[in-house]
Amino acid sequence: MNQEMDARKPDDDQVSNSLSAPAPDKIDYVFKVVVIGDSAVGKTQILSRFAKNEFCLDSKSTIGVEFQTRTIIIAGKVIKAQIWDTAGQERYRAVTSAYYRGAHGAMVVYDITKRQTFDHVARWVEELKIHADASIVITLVGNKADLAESRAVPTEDAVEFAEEQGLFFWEASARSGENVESAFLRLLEEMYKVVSKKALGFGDGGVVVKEGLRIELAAGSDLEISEMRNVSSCASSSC
Ligand SMILES: Nc1nc2c(ncn2[C@@H]2O[C@H](COP(=O)(O)OP(=O)(O)OP(=O)(O)O)[C@@H](O)[C@H]2O)c(=O)[nH]1
Ligand SMILES: [Mg+2]
Repeated sequence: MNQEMDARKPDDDQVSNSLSAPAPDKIDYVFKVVVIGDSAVGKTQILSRFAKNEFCLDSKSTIGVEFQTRTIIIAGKVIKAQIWDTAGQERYRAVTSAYYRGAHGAMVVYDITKRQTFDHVARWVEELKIHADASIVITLVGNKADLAESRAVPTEDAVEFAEEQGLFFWEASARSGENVESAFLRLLEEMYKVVSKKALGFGDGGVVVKEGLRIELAAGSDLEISEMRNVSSCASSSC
């Protein structure tokens, strides 16, 4: 089910994408996206579906911070999406503000079969407001849409919340792949619009980008992160 709040769809002529990255010197922008939400909602698997078109049923809890990348083209620009993933479990969360630093997009994920994960979404959005850039683009994703028979969160509740908070919203499934691509591409497209506006001087002055310049929106080596890994999202050898 597609419940995108903003009726505009990505323009097919404007957005294309590839799972194989072009040469690094061709990259125009690096966009950092953070994925947050309670433990076991499927953050790592959503990311894995988007970055590698893979899914693992036997996924283990993330420890520390990991990221995966995928390069896409929006409006003729080569954009490397660097998507960060951390543990939903409090005891494994090794980061606070460092995780959010430099992020211009966020995906807040809940599990449509677990009401509590949706009830906690407000807290995750609050955390973004405290730690992230004010212009961050946020997408709410109700994952595990393939388990609709066990649904515990009515779509309307999420639509209402997303409208109140000004978030994009999708129900998706990392398992089937439904809406994962659309949710990420729409988010990245919107991030590109924000960055383009800033480049033209309409923004809040946070990031200035000139046409043709390569910029690093992602935080650099000064991160206070205890563990940063770019590894397989599946700890099991059977996947
Ligand atoms: N049926 C179904 N299961 C899913 C889906 N996405 C993830 N899962 C399963 O849900 C469990 C948790 O997925 P993860 O991606 O590890 O969850 P997480 O949010 O990254 O959890 P933490 O790393 O602990 O924060 C795994 O068993 C996944 O296989 C989905 O779309 N449908
Ligand atoms: Mg995880």
